[in-house]
Amino acid sequence: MSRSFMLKSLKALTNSKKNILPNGSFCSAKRYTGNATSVSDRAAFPGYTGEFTSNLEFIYPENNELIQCYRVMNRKSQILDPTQDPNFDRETCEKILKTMITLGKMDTIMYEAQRQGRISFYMPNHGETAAQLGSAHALNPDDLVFAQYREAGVVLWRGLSMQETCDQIFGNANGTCKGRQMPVHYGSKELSFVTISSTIATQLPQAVGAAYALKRKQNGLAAITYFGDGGSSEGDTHAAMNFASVFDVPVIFFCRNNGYAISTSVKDQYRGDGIAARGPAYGIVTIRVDGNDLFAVYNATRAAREIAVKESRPVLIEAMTYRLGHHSTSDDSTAYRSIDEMHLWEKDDNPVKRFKQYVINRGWWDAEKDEQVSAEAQRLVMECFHNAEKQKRARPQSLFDDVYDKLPAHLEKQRNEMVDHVKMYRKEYPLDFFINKITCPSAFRNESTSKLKEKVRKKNPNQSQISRSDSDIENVKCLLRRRSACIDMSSINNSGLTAFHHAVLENSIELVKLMLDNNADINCVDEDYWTPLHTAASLGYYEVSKLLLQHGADWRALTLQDQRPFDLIEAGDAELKNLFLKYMNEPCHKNKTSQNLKISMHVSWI
Ligand SMILES: Cc1ncc(C[n+]2csc(CCOP(=O)(O)OP(=O)(O)O)c2C)c(N)n1
Repeated sequence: MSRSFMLKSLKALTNSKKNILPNGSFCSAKRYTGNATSVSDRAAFPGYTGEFTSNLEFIYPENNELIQCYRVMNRKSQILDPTQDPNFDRETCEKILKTMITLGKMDTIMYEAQRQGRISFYMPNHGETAAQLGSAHALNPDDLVFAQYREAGVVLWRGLSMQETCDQIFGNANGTCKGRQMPVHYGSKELSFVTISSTIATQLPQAVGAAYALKRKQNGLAAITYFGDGGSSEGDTHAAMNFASVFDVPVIFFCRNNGYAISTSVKDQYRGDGIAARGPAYGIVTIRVDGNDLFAVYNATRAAREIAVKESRPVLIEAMTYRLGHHSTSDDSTAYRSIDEMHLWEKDDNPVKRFKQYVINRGWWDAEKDEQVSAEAQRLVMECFHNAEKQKRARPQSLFDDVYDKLPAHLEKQRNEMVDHVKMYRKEYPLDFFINKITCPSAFRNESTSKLKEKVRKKNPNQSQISRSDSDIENVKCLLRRRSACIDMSSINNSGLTAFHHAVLENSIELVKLMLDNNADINCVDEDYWTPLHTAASLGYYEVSKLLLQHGADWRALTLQDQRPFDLIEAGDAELKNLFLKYMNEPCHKNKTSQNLKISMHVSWI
């Protein structure tokens, strides 16, 4: 039975809106009573409407011809059929090649950095950048991408900067995931690139669900999901493909068949004609392409996108390629494949070399340019790498942020336990690497600032002495002069407050002015996300509140308990409430924040 026949039968079946009778005729559900008698030779099962045969014949898949592999450019970088050449202009070719070279530099530098213990983990793209960039270039920038983890080229092509990439890999506070994801698990809402999951193949059903939503919106967009030959063996892949086919959703399944799933070669991964052979069985339009030929990948993905959107149905692309690098920094692939094999692929079918040779043949690239672009790429990656390495990690408590709008009680409890634990075993944790070290004992949390003030002083009797003596403005000024730009008045000290909060606690206009004059962040937060304005409002300090509001303190700031400063004013304090209402009813004030204080240091006088 031919594949096209199988497909036709499937199509006929899925298109029929009526009941199928045993004699091969159709009728509406209402009319069919189950009494039909005449039975013809034509099959008319609900699940099969093809022909009967008297041959007892099994299908031996190995007797089928292998699905062909679409190619535009051969290994010698010659275009086989000029009608298939997408004819990229010089600018596009140069941009692609630069991105390929940058990815190569990034792979090398990150791999070495992991070996030096500077990053925890990395996964190289080596050998698969034609599949990544050819497909990325063919998409609409707003199409949703659900990647696996070896598609850095796709997100770079979409516009993730090298700095953002390095920040993610280091997991610092600037990274898109703020360190709450493994390295290389990129994600960007702006770039329609859904954050990568480590768990293989979860992205496939997610992409199908998203594509279903796109279909309902009818906005002309598609979703694409990338996965490996290993991922194709997951149950999620079956569920995703079947669902996509039955619900006719505009999704592209892009399989990078690179020969290995860590140490499992494709010989041990599946039988049959690869991943492409499965497409027609699901009723999915399918193509196999040479994944090391950027033009073939581009043409196939572009056409697949057209089919997916215009015909509202899924398309499967199997891109044949070879993983030239190790699986990840946790892997040594020489343990399961020969070095000769790797060298052969590196030499004979390296997608970067193939594409570069094409660009050289067009007269758009030469050795000098290659050297210059390589040096620039190396400089860029190193510069961003060093910047990212210097950045602090996010506040440890932020581990609990950004999932729930309001943190549920059980997670709040966990967060408090974590804070207590880290505080108790602080010597075991590299807290200096984190923004606002954990210092506030949880017993102080959820209490009013006035109680907190009492507790701080009771706990540390010297504290008030220190505070009183430092209320001497001249002393403080002198200290600020000595430490000048090195002092960050927004960092939290061992009582869980910042210098600014202490100034407010003193109800001292002069101290608060001193903070403002020294560019302290007026909206800095303490361990409970109280700003100085929250503190002033809760204590009923009218003049300090007024000064802060005049200087643009944010009256909308929320504490961990979602309270605005206004919400903390005592019920009977009408004067203070009126002051706040005056500002709250005005167009919002621009916040003044400290831009020039970069180095995080505790103010020693608190
Ligand atoms: C559900 C699940 N099972 C196992 C793993 C461990 N694992 C991580 S990567 C990987 C190999 C996946 O190979 P493939 O899909 O071919 O992608 P490639 O690494 O070759 O790009 C495995 C088994 C995992 N992350 N998730």
